[in-house]
Amino acid sequence: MVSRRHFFRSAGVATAAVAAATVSRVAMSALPEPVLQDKPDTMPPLVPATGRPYNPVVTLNGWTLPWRMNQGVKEFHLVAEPVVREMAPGLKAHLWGYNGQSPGPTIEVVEGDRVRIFVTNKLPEHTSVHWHGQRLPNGMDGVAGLNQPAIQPGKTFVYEFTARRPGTFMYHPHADEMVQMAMGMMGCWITHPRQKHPLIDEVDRDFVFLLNAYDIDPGAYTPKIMTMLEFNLWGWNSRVFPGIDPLVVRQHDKVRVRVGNLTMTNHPIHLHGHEFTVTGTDGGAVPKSARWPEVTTDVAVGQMRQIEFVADEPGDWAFHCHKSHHTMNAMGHQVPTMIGVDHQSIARQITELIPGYMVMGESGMADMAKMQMPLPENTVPMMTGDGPMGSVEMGGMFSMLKVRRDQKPGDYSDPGWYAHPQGSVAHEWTGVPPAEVRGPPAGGPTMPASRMPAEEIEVQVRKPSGHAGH
Ligand SMILES: [Cu+2]
Repeated sequence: MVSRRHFFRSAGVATAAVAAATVSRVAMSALPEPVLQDKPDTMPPLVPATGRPYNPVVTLNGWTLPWRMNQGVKEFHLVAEPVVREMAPGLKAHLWGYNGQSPGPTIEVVEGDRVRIFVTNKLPEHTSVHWHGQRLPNGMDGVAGLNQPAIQPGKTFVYEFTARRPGTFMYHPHADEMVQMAMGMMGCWITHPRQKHPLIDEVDRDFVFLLNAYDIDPGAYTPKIMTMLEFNLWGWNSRVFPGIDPLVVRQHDKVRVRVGNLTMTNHPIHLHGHEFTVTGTDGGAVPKSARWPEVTTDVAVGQMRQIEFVADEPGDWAFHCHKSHHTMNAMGHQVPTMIGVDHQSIARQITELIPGYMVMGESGMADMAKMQMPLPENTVPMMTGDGPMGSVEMGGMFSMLKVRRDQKPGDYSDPGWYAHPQGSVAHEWTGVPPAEVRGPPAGGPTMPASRMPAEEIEVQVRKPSGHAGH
């Protein structure tokens, strides 16, 4: 990580440039060299060496695209191409993205910057780039067929406009959208304010990531592009827990997190241990009088949410989507609920016919996290991620906010697990249990009468096996 940062500082933007096989070298010679990224790691913030200064963002499991200044214009070069993205150790996906990764690199500019973006298409079909949320000339909006002809394979198009509004934006194709977004074509765009802004606070750490949903069968590599509801991999920047890096901060840091949603459903993003304020959307900064505290903010489809808080509570705080099916990894959907069903005797009979037969979910699904069932190749377990005190039983859209007193400013490296102060961890109570007390009379001092069991009623509930949606 560090070496890359130093490299940029010393060598400018020139790094591993790969000329497109299908694009002539002569045609490419006037273009900025495309900078490619071959790692899915969280890269350190790209401190601007040219142009107006700003406090750069950190893209979770991602990076910022370097640029060159050309007579006062900031020039970027995006390459749309097939990529192999490691979604977690042991799980690779064949996606489409930009400059070697999916999602594409974050583009960071300053309010008022003149920006020129070259887009080279190395996909097997045409594409375009729409600059979601930007004020720009209509012909730069990137809707193929409406505002521009599509960019054919092997061709390079130029987009040019002034970044007029500070805020958090996204980019994605507006050509064969369903396929290209299901394949992972998207990226973030940050426009920093040009000067001190009344509604945009300066922060110590500024994180950004996109939400993703893929449908990749266990053992397969390519997303099923026709899926509308039944996705099985829920990711942040095309990583799934335990593949998502933690958000590492120093205690008392003011932290901003920007989250964008280009999936097909909403995601209530929930932070433990702190309250935050939604300070902005892709529509811009929220007026102070319209802000309120939250611990969960719903990020609907096609939206960005920008949250801010002071990280004053040390620890490893869960940070995740609150839809519980979105904190799981690939699984079949046809699993009936078996809680409370005693199938030991049946299992014994089946085992005589099918050695190795396994009963699942009789007392909940927590045992799935420990199960040593053989998995197909290129699959991560449905819930996994070992913590210091056992399995975290999570996958998908889950990470941690790691708040540390001694984390150095600008240090984003994982500090390991939190060392809880003595006596501050929930623990087993080992006293003698008191006798059970049946409900006291109405108005009694300890428990209301409504808690008294009226009659013995039992219901059997069975979840339908082919549920739709989440
Ligand atoms: Cu979700």
